[in-house]
Amino acid sequence: MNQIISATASDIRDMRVRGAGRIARAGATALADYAASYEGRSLEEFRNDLRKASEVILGSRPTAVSLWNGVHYTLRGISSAETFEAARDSVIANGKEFVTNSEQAVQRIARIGAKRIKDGDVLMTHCNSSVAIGVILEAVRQGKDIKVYATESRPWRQGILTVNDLSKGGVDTTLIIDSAVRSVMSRVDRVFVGADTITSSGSLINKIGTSQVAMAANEARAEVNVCSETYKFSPKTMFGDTVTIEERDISEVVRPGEIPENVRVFNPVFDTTPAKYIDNIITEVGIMSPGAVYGVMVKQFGESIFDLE
Ligand code: RI2
Repeated sequence: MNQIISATASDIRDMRVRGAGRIARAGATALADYAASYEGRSLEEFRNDLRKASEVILGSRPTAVSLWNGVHYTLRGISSAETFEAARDSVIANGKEFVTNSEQAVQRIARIGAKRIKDGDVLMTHCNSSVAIGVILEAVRQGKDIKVYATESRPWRQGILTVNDLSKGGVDTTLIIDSAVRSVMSRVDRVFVGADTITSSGSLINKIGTSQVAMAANEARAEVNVCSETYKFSPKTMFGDTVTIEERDISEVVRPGEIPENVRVFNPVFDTTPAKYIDNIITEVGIMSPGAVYGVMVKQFGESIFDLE
């Protein structure tokens, strides 16, 4: 397989490139770069090689639909292209356009989401969502005085990345272990988390532990805000498809020899937060309730979405 494609798939699989938005942009960029460097001239051969390349990229991480949507956005139109040059130029242009649209969406969500944050608010965030962090940093940039509790987010401990991001942005930040979420939640006004996938019924698939954060917030009457670009909406769930929850190696949880051979380790890295625990989904096309996702999904993806059935 081509070096650009295999290196990108390896970076995503091994989480050297992580975060649902980043992996989508990496997948789109890899396909655009592959097309730009493609040495063949046959349209049919190009289509076949692109299909194989996209399968390698998509196989790197199964849960974040952003990767699937980014790849399909980049490859749209190649089936109708009449020449190799037209197909190649379409992939290059679409890949670049997806990345630009994605970056602009993250900036719009920051502006829209920051309006949900009031001066004096105490916030909580989970894992390391560049979109949720963007909202928080925008509120601070607007001069709002806020405090943030960030969870450690075991086993990968992405919370360490988050407290570094927030601290660099001048945010009053406290790191807590995941088990402290419910104890701390009584001090919290609003929760801001990211998304790997949002289903057509408005459920959230995000880093493991998100559902516990949302349940504790619901009990404490803290507002739950999901910060997500619409390319994290999963059109396939409209027709009954379920989202694969990635399980990763036990070495992320225990050290070699730490537990008996006959003890299993279950290491799912995402969980599902039911729509009933979510107050707002903050997107680049506005703030909505989970119940609005189906309609927005159809509008954003267009009539071709029904071809997925
Ligand atoms: P942004 C991450 O997954 C986290 O679950 C995060 O909430 C989500 O992707 C969205 O990230 P992982 O890649 O796109 O750390 O908001 O497994 O950056």
